[in-house]
Amino acid sequence: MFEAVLFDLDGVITDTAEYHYQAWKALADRLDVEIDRTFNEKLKGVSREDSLRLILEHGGQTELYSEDEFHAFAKDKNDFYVESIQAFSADDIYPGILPLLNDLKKNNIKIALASASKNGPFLLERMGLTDYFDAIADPAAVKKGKPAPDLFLLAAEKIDAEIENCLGIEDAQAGIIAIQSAGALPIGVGSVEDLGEGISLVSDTSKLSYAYLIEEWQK
Ligand code: B16
Ligand code: MG
Repeated sequence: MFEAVLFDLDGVITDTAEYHYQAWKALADRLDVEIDRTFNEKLKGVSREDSLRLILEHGGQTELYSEDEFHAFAKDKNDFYVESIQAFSADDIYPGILPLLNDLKKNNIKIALASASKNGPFLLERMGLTDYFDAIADPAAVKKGKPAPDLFLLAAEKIDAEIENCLGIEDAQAGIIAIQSAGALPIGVGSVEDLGEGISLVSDTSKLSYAYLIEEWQK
């Protein structure tokens, strides 16, 4: 049996993936770089700085800005994003997540957060979820972000779980690769087109349950 579940946040616990997109879109429009939802799939799970690099690269603007300007753009995006999540509450938790967290707790399965977002702890607090989590892996504490395995390895380490005995739940390509290369079992939230074949997939979080996780683990 698995001993822990490592949760991504944006796009798994709540709909912040959409707010990240809106914030990047506003910045990209300002910089005259065209991005759409298909391109946005590449940004999911990717750190703020790496996302900005990908956007500038996409617009052929890699060499255009100084380091100070780069950091100012990243700050602008985050200010826009933080503004849009101020009113988050328990009402914003995705369907199925609360019953799943309760069942995991009841069954003594450990729970950790492996989100690339520095705003993760704030969001958990706003949604009243902090106490469910035995640990939060700090994305600033790892050398390499997703798709590198580091954040998931850190999350497992913080709850004293063997990575081979963990499940990871993700909505992003980069996150699925990170879970696989860490050695945990990935559960994807999304479509085959976005996340690929050969992994356990649910189309949305209402289909996630403790029973479903057990079933996938035993396959
Ligand atoms: P921040 P996750 C990721 O969170 C988001 O998917 C990604 O879009 C964002 O750029 C990244 O966090 C960094 O977030 O700018 O708030 O530090 O999906 O790993 O929970
Ligand atoms: Mg995500």
